[in-house]
Amino acid sequence: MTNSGSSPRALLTDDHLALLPEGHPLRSGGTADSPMIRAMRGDRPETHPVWFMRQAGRSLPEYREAREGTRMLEACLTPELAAEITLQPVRRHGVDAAIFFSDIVVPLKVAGLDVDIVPGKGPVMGAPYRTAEQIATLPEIPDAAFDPIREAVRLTVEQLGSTPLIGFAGAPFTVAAYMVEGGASRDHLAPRIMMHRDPQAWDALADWTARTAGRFLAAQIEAGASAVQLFDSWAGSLPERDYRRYVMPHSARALAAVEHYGVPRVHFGTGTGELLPAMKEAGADVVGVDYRLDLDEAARRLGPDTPLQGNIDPALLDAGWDVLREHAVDVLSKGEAAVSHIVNLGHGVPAGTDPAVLTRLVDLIHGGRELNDPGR
Ligand code: 1CP
Repeated sequence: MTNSGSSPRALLTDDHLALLPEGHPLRSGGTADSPMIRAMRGDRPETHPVWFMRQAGRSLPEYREAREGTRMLEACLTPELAAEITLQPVRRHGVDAAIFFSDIVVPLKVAGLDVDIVPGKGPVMGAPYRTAEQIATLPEIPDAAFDPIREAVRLTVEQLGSTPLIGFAGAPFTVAAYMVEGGASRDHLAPRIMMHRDPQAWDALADWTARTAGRFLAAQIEAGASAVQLFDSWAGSLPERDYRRYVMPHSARALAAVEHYGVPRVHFGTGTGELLPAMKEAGADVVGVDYRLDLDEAARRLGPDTPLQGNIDPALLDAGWDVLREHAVDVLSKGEAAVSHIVNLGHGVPAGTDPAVLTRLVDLIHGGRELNDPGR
C-alpha cells in the first residue's frame, strides 16, 4: 500500500542532510528509502517495518555467549562487542532496523558517575542524587567521553548497509528517576516528591539529564544513526499536570537538541495513554504506544497524521502461536487508523522469549502466507 500524501513534516530535506557527515547512511547509504525510515516519515511502504524494543539481549543465545564474562556497562563501552550485539537480532530475525546496544545509564557512566548495571536488578547508583548540593556536583561531560559510543555506531552502520540503526537515550524523567531513587523502583516516588518539594533542585537535575540525553543522541546521529528514540519508560507514573509542568519542557529540550538533523525522533513511554498528546507536543515525529492502549484509540487521541509505533503485547509472545497471530493481525488492522505504522512490541522483549517466535512474528508482519491465510 502506498500513501498518496507525503510526510506533513519537513524531515530529511537537503538542508537537514547537509548537516550530517558526508558518509552518513541517510545521505549515501540508502537508509532514507528503507521501509523503516519511510514509515517514520509518514509514508506507507509495501511492507510494514518492524523492530522490537530489547531485541538485542537475553532472549538470544548468541547474546548470552558474547556477553559471557563481561559486565553490562563494559560491554556497552567496548565498540566491537556493542556493534556485534547490535547486529545479532538483525541477522537472526530480519527486522527492519537495529537498535543500538547500549543503556540509558551509559551517559552517566561516561560522565564519571558511580553507576553500575546489576544482573537481575538494572541500574544501581553508588549514592542517590537528592539534594541541590549533590546535583551541583554533576559534571560537564567532555566531548571525547562519547568516543566509544561513536566508534560502536560507526562499526555497526558499516555492517548494516541500507538497514537503519536507531539510536536512543533515556528521557530526563526516567534517567533522573534512577538517579534520585538510587536504582530501580516501582512507583518512582522519590523523583515525584522532589519535583514538588524542591522544584529548583528537580529542574537542575532534569536540566542536566536533558542536556546529557541530547548529547548522547547527537553523538549517535553524527556517527551514523538514521533515527532516534527517547525512552521515557516510567513517565506513566506521572499525572498529566506534573508531566506538563516538570517533565515535558526537559524532554522537549532533549528532542530539540537533535531536531536540526531532520532525523526521525520517536518518543516512547509505558502507561502513557493519558500523556500521548503531551509527548507528541514535546517534539516527537513518531509516538510509541505501549500495549495498554489500542492503536486506533491512540490515533484518535493524537490525530491521524501522527506516525505510530507499537504495540504487540509482550506477554502474548509466550501465549501460543494462534493467540499471538490473531493479536498481531489485530494490531496491524488498528494501526491503519494512523498515517503510518512502525510495528513493535508495547514494551521490551521478555528475557525468556523463544527467539523462534520473534522470527516467525517478523515473517508474519512482513506479509508471509499466514497473514492472508489465518487458517494456517
Ligand atoms: O535491544 C535493545 O533494546 C537495545 C538495548 C537497550 C535499551 C534500548 C538496553 C540494554 N537497555 C535499553 C534501554 C533501557 N534501559 C530502558 C528503556 C527501555 C525499557 O523501558 O525497557 C530502561 C528503563 C533501562 C534501565 C535498565 N537497564 C533496566 C530496567 C530496570 C528496571 O528499572 O526495571 C535493566 C534491566 C537494564 C539492564 C539492561 N539494559 C540492556 C540489557 C540487555 C540489559 C540487561 C543486562 C544484563 O544482561 O544483565
